[in-house]
Amino acid sequence: MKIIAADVIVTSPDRNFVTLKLTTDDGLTGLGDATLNGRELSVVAYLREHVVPLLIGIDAHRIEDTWQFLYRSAYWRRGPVTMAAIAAVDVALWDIKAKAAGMPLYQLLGGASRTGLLAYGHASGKSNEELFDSVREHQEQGYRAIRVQTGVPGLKSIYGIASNATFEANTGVRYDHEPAQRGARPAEEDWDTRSYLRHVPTVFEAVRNEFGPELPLLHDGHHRMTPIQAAKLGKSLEPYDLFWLEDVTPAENPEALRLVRQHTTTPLAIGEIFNTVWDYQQIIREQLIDYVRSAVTHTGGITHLKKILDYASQYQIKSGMHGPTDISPVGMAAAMHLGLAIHNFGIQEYMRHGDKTNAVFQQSFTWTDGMLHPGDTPGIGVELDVDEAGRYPYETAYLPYNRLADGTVHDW
Ligand code: GCO
Ligand code: MG
Repeated sequence: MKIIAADVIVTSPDRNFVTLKLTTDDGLTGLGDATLNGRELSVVAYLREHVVPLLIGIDAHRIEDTWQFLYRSAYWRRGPVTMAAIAAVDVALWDIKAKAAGMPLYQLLGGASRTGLLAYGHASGKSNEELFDSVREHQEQGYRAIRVQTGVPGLKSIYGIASNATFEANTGVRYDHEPAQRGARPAEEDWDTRSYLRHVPTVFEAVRNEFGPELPLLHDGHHRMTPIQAAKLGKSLEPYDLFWLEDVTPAENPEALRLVRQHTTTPLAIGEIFNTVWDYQQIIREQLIDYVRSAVTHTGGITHLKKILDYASQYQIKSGMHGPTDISPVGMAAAMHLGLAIHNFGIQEYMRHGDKTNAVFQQSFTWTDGMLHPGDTPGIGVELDVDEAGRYPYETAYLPYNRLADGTVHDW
């Protein structure tokens, strides 16, 4: 079964997505997600200029060999662009293999280990009132686990909060639904860690008082703290029993988590901007985290993320795969198949895609009582309507960035 065509499709229905479509001489097709938020065209070029020419003629069944070939023959290894490109090829090959077998992909990964995947959504509000409404809205949509992000007094706009004026004016979409903003330059937001650290525990106390002790609550620190600040936050949130506290410190120095770990029993999650098992090696071995946040899309695909999760399982560390709107329906489907099959599944992030996106990508997954299931269509269960995709050409869009009150650039 040889690859005879490899097309890179860029479309921007509600946001930009990059998809690789492989076609075999048997007439089977497979899809892979290669979307790298705000840097999409770099992966398009990597694929079109350097990977597509190498794929034509290869045996589509040789997934592991193709992965090793693309990874090792490049010499320049790792990094988000390379690993997103390899991920797209890998998932498209798994899609083809599962279609050839006439089975949903999770069957080839060992079969279902559970009936469905617990998923969490993003609630947010500038005030506690707005936040409570957003939590209720998510509960009405079926969510049984909820991420809570709050405004901070004195700060105009920060990561994860709905009602960002510029964004809503441009798109009419809530900010917590989509952080990237269309436009020629990234939007500037503001930040003050001391105000944040003072305010956040009061919000979790209010949320617990309003919604009770049962509801699993999550929070994302989005890489903005120093280790000692993160330790303080983890400690101050202990009474509110978080499911996890995510990305408390910047990803470049994972061993910073050692200090955080020494000070708090709040569970820690990290890894949405990691690319390989080597980014995780030390923090898994030293048991500094509880959840692996990588997406299939940014970590070299099913083949590589499964290796990371199998390694993590030896230390009782579970999956918490990244699933914001910038993971396309193809990347989400891949995550669902992997999550259904592995033993150490933890939770799946699930932000809904918009209607235009769902018209471009036909999907077989189901959402029932707060649980996701990838469906039983052979392959990953996603097809791309090329004509529909063609209606939405690429639009320049960037993630925002932060400046402190004195103008210093800060982690966003
Ligand atoms: C999350 C993430 C996202 C990222 C976004 C960047 O936990 O879902 O932090 O909100 O900011 O995916 O592209
Ligand atoms: Mg995050």
